Amino acid sequence: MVKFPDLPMFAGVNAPSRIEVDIADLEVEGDIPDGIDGAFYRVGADHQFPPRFVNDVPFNGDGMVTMFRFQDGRVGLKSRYVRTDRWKAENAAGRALFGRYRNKWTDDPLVEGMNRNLANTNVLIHAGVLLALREDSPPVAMDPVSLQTIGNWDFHGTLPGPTCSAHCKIDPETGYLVGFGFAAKGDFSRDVVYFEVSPEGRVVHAAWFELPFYEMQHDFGVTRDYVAFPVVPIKGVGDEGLKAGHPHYAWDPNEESFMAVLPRFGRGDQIRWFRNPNQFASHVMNAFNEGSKVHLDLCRSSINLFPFFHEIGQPWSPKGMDVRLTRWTADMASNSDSFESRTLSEFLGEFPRNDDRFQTRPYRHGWMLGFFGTRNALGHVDLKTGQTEVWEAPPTKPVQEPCFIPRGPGATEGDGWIIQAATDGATNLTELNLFEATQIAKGPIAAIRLPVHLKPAYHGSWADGSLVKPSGLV
Ligand code: V55
Ligand code: FE
Repeated sequence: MVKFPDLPMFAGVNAPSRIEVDIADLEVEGDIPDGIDGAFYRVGADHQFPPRFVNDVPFNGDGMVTMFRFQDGRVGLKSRYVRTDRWKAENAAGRALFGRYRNKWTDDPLVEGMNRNLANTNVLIHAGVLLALREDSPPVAMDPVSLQTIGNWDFHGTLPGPTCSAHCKIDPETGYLVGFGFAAKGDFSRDVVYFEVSPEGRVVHAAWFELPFYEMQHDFGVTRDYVAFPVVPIKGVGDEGLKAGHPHYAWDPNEESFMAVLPRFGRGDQIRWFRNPNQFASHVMNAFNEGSKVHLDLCRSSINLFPFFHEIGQPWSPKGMDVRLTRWTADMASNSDSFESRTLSEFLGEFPRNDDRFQTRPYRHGWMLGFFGTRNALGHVDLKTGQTEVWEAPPTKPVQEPCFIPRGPGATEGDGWIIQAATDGATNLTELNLFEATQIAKGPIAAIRLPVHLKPAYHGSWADGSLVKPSGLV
């Protein structure tokens, strides 16, 4: 008999959903503009079985992918678990076999040596397949239409290491997928490999470098000419720490923070390290360069934002939390060993996104989530006017990462819609709100109402209808 632990991470809006859904035509309040043709894919952690250990971090659930297919003014829904090796082994056993988050020492001996991939952090289409990504593992490929799992994906044998970041970017001008893997010579190794995947889906360039210390290398920025990594001390506890029962990471408040920059298609030894005092950064909105000046726009905070990866021996506290969209700038032509930092908006927020067609290039518009303290909001940052427009969501309906949909192939930057999932805390049913992207303050123009509860997701992406076609591999 299945019983989930009585914990907030498994209750209310965070309750497991564990269901795979097919609904051809969802109920909509308001109108879905006829011109929208494509799919909004998202993925989150939805435990197939109750965890083996109750003291765990929320990231340790099986990847559940949802697809909202927009066409002819209608919206269809499909959701599927990613059939990872881990999911299949546990499904056959009828119980959890893998232990705590990134701690192989807590696994059932039955699965010793098996890959621990959850494929639960981000999904995007590249070279005809939907990639379900998680940073400690290779991608898992799925069919973009049926959501059938194709299998572990190593870019036709060319993935240069054992891992692939969940925050790979697509260069919209060249169609290259730009990625990296950390812990690239094994758990807790300081090695990172940055790589470029051609539009045909093969790694055609790789460059290796070493971090000053092992840490959670979660996201990065890609510009036309450079890749830039925020390196902050969410440090690893090592195998001794794991065996002592610590979570995989622990914040070190006494370490510096870095911005590392490498020329695209460059060599590892061309990397430059720019530093600043201890601070936290996680998700990147966008990056671009003006000549040798590299701008990395990210959500930066004076304190660590992961409550469960707190400093060893110190409880986490939200005191001093000031997470704001911030521009880190480093000049590759200068001799300076520090980067500049400038706040771009006063809005306290995370989960930053932009109009993906302007990834890697100068841009104007960004959207993010405000969910700190009692806030539950969507923010639109206009980097030209310096203004941030806000839609305050009902406090009882926690909202998730926004995603931009262009109005059409030739639309100017920001001309389109924002799609954003939320859960109604009164019913636990999921809904999807659609906004005019640059007029979010007036509220949603349409609300898509689901008759089911879907577990909140982490990240997702929009795919134009022309990309939503069978992979031919299933
Ligand atoms: C994050 C999510 C993860 C993870 C590390 O910042 C970082 C989010 C869903 O898993 O393993
Ligand atoms: Fe992330």
